[in-house]
Amino acid sequence: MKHAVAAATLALFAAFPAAAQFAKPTDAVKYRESAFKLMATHFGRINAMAQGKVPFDAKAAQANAEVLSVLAKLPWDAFPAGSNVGNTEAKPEVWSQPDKFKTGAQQLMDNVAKLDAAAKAGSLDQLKAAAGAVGKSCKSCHEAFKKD
Ligand code: ASC
Repeated sequence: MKHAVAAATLALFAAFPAAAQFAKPTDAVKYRESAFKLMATHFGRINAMAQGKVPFDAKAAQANAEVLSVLAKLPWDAFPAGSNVGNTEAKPEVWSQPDKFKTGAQQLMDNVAKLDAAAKAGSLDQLKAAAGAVGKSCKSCHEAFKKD
C-alpha cells in the first residue's frame, strides 16, 4: 500500500512540470534568480581554487561540485511562458529562441557533470580544465540570454 501511494505521488509529480508549481510569474523569476545565485556561490568556491586564489582543497571542491550538479538542473523549468516580467534580467531571446536556450542549458549541465567527475577524481589539473569549460558555458549563455 505504501508503495502504491509512493508510486502514485511520483507519477503525479512527473505529470506536472515545475512550471505549474509557480503561483505567479514573479515567483518563477525569484526561483530562477535564487538558483543562479547559489550556482554562482558554489561555482565561485571551485573557481577560486581552479584559479589559484585559494588553496586547493579536494574535499571542499568535491562537496561544492556535488551541490552545483544539483543546482545546475534547477533554473530551466523556471522560465515558463509569460515570465518575462518585472525586473527580470532575462532577454526576450529566452522565449523567442527556446531551442538555443535549451541547448545552452544542456551544455552547462553536461559541463557541470564533468566538473563533478573531476572533483571526485581529486585532480587540480582536471578541475581547472573542467571549471574553465563551465565558466565558458555560463558566459556564452549570458551573452545570448542575459541583459547587461
Ligand atoms: C562565475 C559566475 C558567473 C560565471 C561567469 C563566467 O563564477 O558567477 O556568472 O562565472 O562570470 O564568465
